[in-house]
Amino acid sequence: MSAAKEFELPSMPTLCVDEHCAFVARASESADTLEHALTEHLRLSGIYWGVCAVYTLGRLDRTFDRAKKEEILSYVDSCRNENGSYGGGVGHDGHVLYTLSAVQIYALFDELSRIDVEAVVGFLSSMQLSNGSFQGDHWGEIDTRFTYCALSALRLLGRLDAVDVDKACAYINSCKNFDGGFGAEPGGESHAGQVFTCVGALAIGGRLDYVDGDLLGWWLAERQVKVGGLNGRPEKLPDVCYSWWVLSSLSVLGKTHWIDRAALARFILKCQDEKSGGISDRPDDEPDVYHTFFGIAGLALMGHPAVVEPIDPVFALPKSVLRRMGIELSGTGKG
Ligand code: GRG
Ligand code: ZN
Repeated sequence: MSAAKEFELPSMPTLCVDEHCAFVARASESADTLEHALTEHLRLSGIYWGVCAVYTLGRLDRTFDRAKKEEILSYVDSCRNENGSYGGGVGHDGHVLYTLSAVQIYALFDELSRIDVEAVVGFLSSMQLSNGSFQGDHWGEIDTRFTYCALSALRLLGRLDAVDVDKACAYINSCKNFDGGFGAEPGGESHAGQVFTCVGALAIGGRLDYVDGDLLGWWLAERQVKVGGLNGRPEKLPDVCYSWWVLSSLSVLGKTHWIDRAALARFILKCQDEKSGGISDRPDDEPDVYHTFFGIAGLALMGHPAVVEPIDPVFALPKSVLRRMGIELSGTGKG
């Protein structure tokens, strides 16, 4: 049975679209909560998750009126530092991750003209080291996540020419393991989150030939556990966010049919708070915007009919946004 048909089965729980949009809207208002204070450092990524979630549900305009959109965009503007980087919150050091989040938010709202492209490109290219890797900020931590962030943001801005893409991809290849997966650095354990970033970086760099599709596809498919959810590495608990990290990688490889998609969809839908909205990491846990987005994004990759805007597995942005930006879509389209 096709994945889309599975969603029509009476045994498949309904995706609570209204409730999830209300959950995201509430999260964007609740500046006085403890959770808000504790997540200050990753505010820009939080905005990207929330905005992208409602966009994929076709509810961007209904969830955020013009005034709210402007409030969000001015907040993003105010996270910009002098060197062109964006921090996770106002006054925070710039980082490649939050710089990507800023570009993604501007792209979602079709407000890319607010970006000083040369300044952003200058910052991102200054983060590449002589071995091709990227550090995240001026403090010097190196991680394959940061290569992905830099390449993705540069590609979205049409400025991949500003860095050494071949060296960046060769560095990613040096982080490949015997199991076909990738780690955060050479010799680092394979982890599904890092696999997403490495496969994504190689896709953007045009070097998917570095990936052993069958070996990695097997390792990724092995991430599915009995309850239907996916984990990030062997012997770990399933978690809704891996629905994205694993499935997006399988999608690029054209192998999403290597897992039981209906079982995964059921697991994600069981993690919904059907009353107050939001999706959690595991059934009965507290929902948050991060798992809400990655749950919905996972369902998008499986063609859930209520997720009306298909999402690109490499850029983690709606395909319609990429099309508007004139960006060629990723993946083989087979899976
Ligand atoms: C644009 C979608 C997008 C991402 C930007 C930051 C980034 C690039 C990607 C992060 C990839 C990553 C490493 C995700 C994993 C996050 C996660 C759930 C980590 C938890 O690791 P552990 O070891 O948990 O605490 P496990 O599940 O292994 O027990
Ligand atoms: Zn998670």
